[in-house]
Amino acid sequence: MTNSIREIPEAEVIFVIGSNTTEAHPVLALQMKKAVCGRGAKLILADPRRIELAGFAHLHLRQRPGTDIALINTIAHVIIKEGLHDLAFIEERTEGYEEFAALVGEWTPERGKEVTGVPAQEIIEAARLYAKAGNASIFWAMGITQHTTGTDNVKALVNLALLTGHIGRLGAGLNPLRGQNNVQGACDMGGLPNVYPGYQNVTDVAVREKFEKAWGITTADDRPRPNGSPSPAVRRLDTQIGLTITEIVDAILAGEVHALYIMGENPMLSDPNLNHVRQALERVDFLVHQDIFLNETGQFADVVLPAASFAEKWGTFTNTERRVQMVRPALEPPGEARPDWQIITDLANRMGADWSYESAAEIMDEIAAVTPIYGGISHARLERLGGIQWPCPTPDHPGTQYLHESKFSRGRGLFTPVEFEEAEELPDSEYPFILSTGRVLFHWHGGTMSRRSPGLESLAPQAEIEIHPQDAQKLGAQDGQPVRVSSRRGDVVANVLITPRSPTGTVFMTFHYAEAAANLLTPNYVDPVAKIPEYKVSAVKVEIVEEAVSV
Ligand SMILES: Nc1nc2c(c(=O)[nH]1)N[C@H]1C(S)=C(S)[C@@H](COP(=O)(O)OP(=O)(O)OC[C@H]3O[C@@H](n4cnc5c(=O)[nH]c(N)nc54)[C@H](O)[C@@H]3O)O[C@H]1N2
Ligand SMILES: Nc1nc2c(c(=O)[nH]1)N[C@H]1C(S)=C(S)[C@@H](COP(=O)(O)OP(=O)(O)OC[C@H]3O[C@@H](n4cnc5c(=O)[nH]c(N)nc54)[C@H](O)[C@@H]3O)O[C@H]1N2
Ligand SMILES: [Mo]
Repeated sequence: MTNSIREIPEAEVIFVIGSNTTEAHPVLALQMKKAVCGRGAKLILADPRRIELAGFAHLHLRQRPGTDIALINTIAHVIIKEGLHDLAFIEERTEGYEEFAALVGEWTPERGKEVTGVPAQEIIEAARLYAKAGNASIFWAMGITQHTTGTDNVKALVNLALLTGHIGRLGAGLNPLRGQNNVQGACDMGGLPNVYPGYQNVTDVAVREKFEKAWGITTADDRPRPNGSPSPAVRRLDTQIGLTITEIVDAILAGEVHALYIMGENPMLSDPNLNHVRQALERVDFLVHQDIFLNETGQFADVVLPAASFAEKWGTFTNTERRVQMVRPALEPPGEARPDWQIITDLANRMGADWSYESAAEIMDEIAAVTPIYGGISHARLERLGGIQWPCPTPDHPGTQYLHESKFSRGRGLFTPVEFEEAEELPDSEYPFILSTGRVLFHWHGGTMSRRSPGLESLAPQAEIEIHPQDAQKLGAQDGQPVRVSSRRGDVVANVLITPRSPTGTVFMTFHYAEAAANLLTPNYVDPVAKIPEYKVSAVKVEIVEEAVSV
């Protein structure tokens, strides 16, 4: 997020697109409700489904799933046509405007309506509201990113903020709501195939040398030996970009990856096209599973390493507003479970490393030493301040509430013209419905944790498929009746939930239930840049089954 949660009530206009905020970020959503109900902020919602936030929205645009670029380009078209763009900001802070303006010049409201299904007048009104606001913030989540055009969807939103200058000020910015409680921290620590901690590129030779030095890796002599084999004494950090999850699955099946170490992840429910994932997990030669519970993926493991949960260890979480916060043990870990860092340290030492970390605080000091954005963060400071937002380069730096105030990381903000493209798999006569997948308030992903809670389980005990009343009538389906949902990749049985929340032609399922795993249906098409799967659009058919099938 460029901005902070406490700024939400400061925005005059809040534009939420592809985020079911009240169910997936309920505490943050309270700030949105406060802004709307208490301060009279205007909420623009763009979401195919009539989610709870629609009840708070001044305007609810219901685009056809997967058409966000068309919608956003059309909004930009209207802003320029009506002269509502911020010419001074564009001149001083950005580049690439001309090419962008030429592209969106073609996205008239009529064309936008044709592609997205949103009435032209609503698009025009959204453009006026957003552009005329003194300050406006955009919020998005997986409805924007989980598409084969996910990266371009985000760039389209960036264009909108640059066009209107709604960035770099209090209450004005671009806010991707991070999902997992520490996904921001995991990315910050280099839990990505292309960067070291702090987004320092693995392909950068100077960066490699910095980490080799910090980690005591020999760099003295890496000339090949006369017989061609490298000296065994010489190791170097790799400058090649690694693989993402879906690429690893494919690489196993191609015979290129032989061992897999999975820590705190359940790909056997959360990855797309589970039949494909199962083949890979069966094929891989060696699988380590480090988790607080034995989940569906753990069933395939050769070795299981029990980890301590968040409530049983010291450490930090970095939340969606870049705020690093401490956790402290409230319980003893059960049985043989230990903090993840201790398991990894022991494993490294068994493999010949010489690591001597005594505590999570000591690891934090190393993070600060090699990661400029975390440079001033330590457990002692976190204890004192309660939380610090990065960038925090030095121990006397207070942290950063919002980004890009006077300049962007790359200098000028770059407009990127993005062209609309349809999703990979659209409905047809055989598979007539769009399947959209996502979450409900009461469960967490594969349910490994939340389905162990009897209270949550009693609130949302079974897999349901949201179907519009008109579609249910055509199918002859009753509320609560089991139906078989099939795609080109697999099928599941779930109970019908008749509701106008999903538009006609679109059905919605969560991926919380192993016994009706939505990812048996989803395709493994990915965005070419981010490699995120297309979880929000695929084609399915729905058929009545006579009896409930228990799996
Ligand atoms: N209770 C609960 N909370 C969670 C989680 C959980 O499992 N359970 N998971 C966490 C994680 S890791 C994440 S990433 C977040 C995800 O948080 P969200 O992204 O908010 O959750 P989703 O349910 O995946 O779907 C988001 C919204 O996208 C809409 N949508 C679908 N297709 C499109 C489209 O083509 N365009 C647009 N604009 N919108 C579309 C859906 O209707 C839905 O309202 O939630 C986090 N919070
Ligand atoms: N169809 C569909 N699929 C999706 C999505 C979607 O919208 N639709 N969303 C995607 C998204 S955004 C996400 S983030 C993924 C989530 O997918 P996953 O991350 O695979 O799902 P979780 O169930 O959160 O799995 C987390 C695991 O971590 C374990 N765990 C918890 N705490 C600890 C700990 O401290 N240490 C260790 N070692 N383990 C721990 C839990 O027991 C659990 O087994 O799903 C993706 N899959
Ligand atoms: Mo996520």
